[in-house]
Order: sequence, then C-alpha cells, then structure tokens
Amino acid sequence: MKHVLLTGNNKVFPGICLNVLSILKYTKEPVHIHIMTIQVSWDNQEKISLESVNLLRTVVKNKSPESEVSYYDVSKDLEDDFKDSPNKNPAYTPASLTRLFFTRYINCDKLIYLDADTMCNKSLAEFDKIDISKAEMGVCLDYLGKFWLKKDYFNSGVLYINVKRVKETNLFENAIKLLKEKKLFFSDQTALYKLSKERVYMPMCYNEQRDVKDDTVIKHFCKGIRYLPFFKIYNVKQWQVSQVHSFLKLYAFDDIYEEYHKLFPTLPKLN
Ligand SMILES: [Mn+2]
Repeated sequence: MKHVLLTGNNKVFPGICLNVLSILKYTKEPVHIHIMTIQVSWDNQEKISLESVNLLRTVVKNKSPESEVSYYDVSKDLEDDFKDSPNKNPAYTPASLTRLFFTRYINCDKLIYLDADTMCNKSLAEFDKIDISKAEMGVCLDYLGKFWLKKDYFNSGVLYINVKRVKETNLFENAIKLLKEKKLFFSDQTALYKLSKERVYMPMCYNEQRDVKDDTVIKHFCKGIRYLPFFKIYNVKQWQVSQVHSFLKLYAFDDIYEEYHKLFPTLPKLN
C-alpha cells in the first residue's frame, strides 16, 4: 500500500480531489490518502471540513475498496507552534506549514508528500525505483531556485519521505523549531533544505515543474516564468481549467476534469 500526504485549506480542496482522481487512475495497488488541514486565528482561510473528506472517502472507496482516506485537523499544533513565529505568514499561505506536523500523527514506512497543486501522470509505483533506505527523503531540484539560489536547492512540492529515518533525525520537528526563531524566505522549503542531511535527488520527472512529458510521474503546477513574447511570471493551477487549456496548452488531464464534475457535483465547478 502506498501512503500519500496531501495538505491544505478549503480553497485548494478541489485540487486535492483532482489529485486523488489522478492517483486512482494510474495506481493499481491500494493507497492510503492522508489529508491534513488547518485553520488559524491570524488567517481567514477555512480548513477542509470533515464532511468534505467523508465525501472524498466515498468516491475513493467506490473506485478502490481497499484504499483508505484519513483526516487530521492540526490547527492546534500550528496555532501553538507558530502564533509567535516570524514565519506565521509564509510567502504562500499558513496552510503550507501544515505538512511539518505529520510525524506527530502518521505512522508508516514511506510517505509520498504531494502539494495540492500537483497531478499524477503515472502510477505511484514509480517511486519504488528510488532507494531512500539510507536517506531522509527523495527530492527534486527546484527549477528556478537552482539558478538563483543554490545549485542543489530543491523544491518541496514532492517529497518521498523515509518516515522512520526522519523520526530518528527529528528533521521535521527541527524545522518547526528553526521556523519559530528565524525568518526564512520560502519558509518551510528553506528550513527543510538547511536541515536535511541525507537526500536522494530524484529525476525531474518526479516533480515536473515545466511541460508534461512522456516520462512525467508528477506534474507540479507551481509558479513559472515565460520570456516570450514578453517576460511574465505565471501561476496557473490544475483546477483553473480554462487557463490550463489556453495558457499552458495542456490537455492531459481533461478526462479527470470530466470525472470530477461527475463524482463531486456539490463541489465548486472548475472553470
Ligand atoms: Mn506547489
């Protein structure tokens, strides 16, 4: 069974549902989807509700009876550890800090962490090709950061985590501790970069930050830069379907959009 962690607030829940449908399309073995969410006093975003996760569980169980969906509200952890932190409002949203708490709740051997703005384009069995037995985690380089920051700067949107090892090295608790004290740019990603000692660099197909290719396992809809016809920073997410079509010219997930509208009639329509 593959264990997957997805985190976020209510705003990105359609993205999480799309991601889960993409996992089920390609991954034949059962999956255990862990959904972790937060709602904190200094931010007006709402958490993912238990009802929403129950709806997702029904869809998952229909398609894959042996798969599981678990729900964790870690609002109190975030509130307690970050209310006085200089990083309580990171570059994206406080919800991006949610994943740092997983070792307090999740027990498994290996965990695939995926950002809410990612989609699978192949089976998660592809991760079996990566040996993380002697590492804390498998990561991919950050497409932009490797030019601008450090040549081994990685993108934390996809992490293949050796759970037993990070509990021994305390990587995630140490990251929380560092973020309590020191303001960091790209807060949690930079903390994990500074503190992780044992990393395996995976091929970029595990966190494709550009166009979907034949070998793409995970497509990450992160920020990008286009130089022509003029310089533009773009940030198109997989749930912004018309921009995925018109700007990214990407049609690889059209069947999943159709399925989403059929299976989640009560969730926001994608447009
Ligand atoms: Mn992302």
